[in-house]
Amino acid sequence: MNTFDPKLIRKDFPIFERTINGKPIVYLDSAATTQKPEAVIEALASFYRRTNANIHRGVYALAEEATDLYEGTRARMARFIHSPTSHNIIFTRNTTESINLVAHSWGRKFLKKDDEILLTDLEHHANFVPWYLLSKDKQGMPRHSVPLTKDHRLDMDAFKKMLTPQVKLVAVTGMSNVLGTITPLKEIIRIAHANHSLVLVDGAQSVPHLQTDVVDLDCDFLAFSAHKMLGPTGVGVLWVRPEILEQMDPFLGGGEMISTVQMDDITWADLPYKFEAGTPNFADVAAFSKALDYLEKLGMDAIRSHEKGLVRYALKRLSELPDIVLYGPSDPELQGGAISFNHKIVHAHDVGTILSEQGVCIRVGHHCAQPLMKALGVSSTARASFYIYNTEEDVDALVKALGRVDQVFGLTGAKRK
Ligand code: ALA
Repeated sequence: MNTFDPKLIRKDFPIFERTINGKPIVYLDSAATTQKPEAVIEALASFYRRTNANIHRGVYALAEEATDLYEGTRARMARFIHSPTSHNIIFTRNTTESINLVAHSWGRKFLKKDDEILLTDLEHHANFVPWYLLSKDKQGMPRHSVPLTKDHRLDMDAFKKMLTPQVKLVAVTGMSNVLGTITPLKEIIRIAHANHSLVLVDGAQSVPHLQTDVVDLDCDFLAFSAHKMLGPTGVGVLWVRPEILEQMDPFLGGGEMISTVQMDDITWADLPYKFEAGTPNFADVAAFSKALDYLEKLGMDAIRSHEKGLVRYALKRLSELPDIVLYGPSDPELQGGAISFNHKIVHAHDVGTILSEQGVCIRVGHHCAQPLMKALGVSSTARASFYIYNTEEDVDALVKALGRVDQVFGLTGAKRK
C-alpha cells in the first residue's frame, strides 16, 4: 500500500463488514482498543492450527517454531521502537502490568521514603495507582502531580518548579487517553535527566499513533499494549534501559525465570526471561508481529498525518455545534487522535447511548483518569478516538448522531435557548 487511504485500509478489517441494528459500525473508540486486520486474526488462528506448542522448553521442531515466532516478535518490536537491543524488551499482559513491574522491581528496590515521584494530571490510573501503592509501602513516599495549562497542555513551568532534587522518577504519559494531549516527552526527559531523575513513559496511547524511537527519546522505561495498535489482547510491552534492567529484582516468581532452584538458593534466568515468569501469552505475541508489519508498512508518519487531518476536521465540525463543550488543546499539532467533549445539557452516558443507537461507538465516563476529571471540573466526558481506518465520513456520522441527541432531548431550534 503506497498511498494512505482509510477506505482501502478498512477492507483489511473484517469487523467493518458487519452492521449493528442494520447500521454500519462507526468505530470511534480506538483509544480503548483498536480493531484487528485480517493478517493479525489469521496469524493467531494459524498459530493454533499449525504451530501450537509451548515455547522455550521443547526440543522438537514444533516447539522450536513456536519459540522462533515468539522471539521473532521481540526482535520485530526492537526494530519498531528503534531499540538497538531486544533482551531489554519484556512481554507482559498489558501496560498496567508493565508499569506495576517497574514499581515493584525497580521502585521497591531503589526508592527510599524521602524520594519523590512526579506524575502529571494527565495520567491514566495505570500510571497512578502503582505509584500510590508503592508510596504506601514506603511509609508515605511523596508523589506530586504536574498541573495543566488552561488549554489542557502540561504546564511545563510548573513541571520545572516541581522537579526538585528529591524527585527520583518522573512518570508521564506520551499522550492523554482522554484529551489526546501530546506531551513534550523529549523536553521532559532532557530536563528530568539533568536533574538525575529517571523517566517512565506510559506509551499506551502514544506508541500506536506516533513514531517512537527509544534512543532519540532517551527514556528509561517505556510501557505500552499490543491491543491498542492492531495487535491481540493480553500482550503488554515493557522496554527498559538495559543497565537499569540488569539491576532490577524479579517481579513474579515461577517457572522460566530461574536458572537454578534449590530450597534456599535460586539464581535467575538471563534477561529478559528473568521477568517473564510462567508460560507467556505466546500465541498472541506471535500474532502481534503482523500488527507491527501492518503499521510499519503504512508508516507511522503517515498515520500521524492522517490522524492530524481527522482531528482538525472533527474539531472544526464539533466546535460548530452550539451545545458541545470541547476539552483538550484543540490544536491538531498538540493533539493525537482523541477528542473529549460534553453536551451542555445531556449527560455523557445518555449521549453515548443515543450515539450507539446510530451505530456510533464512543467511550463515555471517567476514562480511568479520575484525577484528570477533577482537574477539568467534570465527572465524565464523551470521547471520540480515531485510528487508521477512520474517515471524515465517520466524523460526519458522529456530528449527525449528536444532532439526534438534541432531537431526543427536544433541544432543537427555539427550545435550545
Ligand atoms: N485505557 C483505555 C481507554 O482509555 C481503556 O479507553
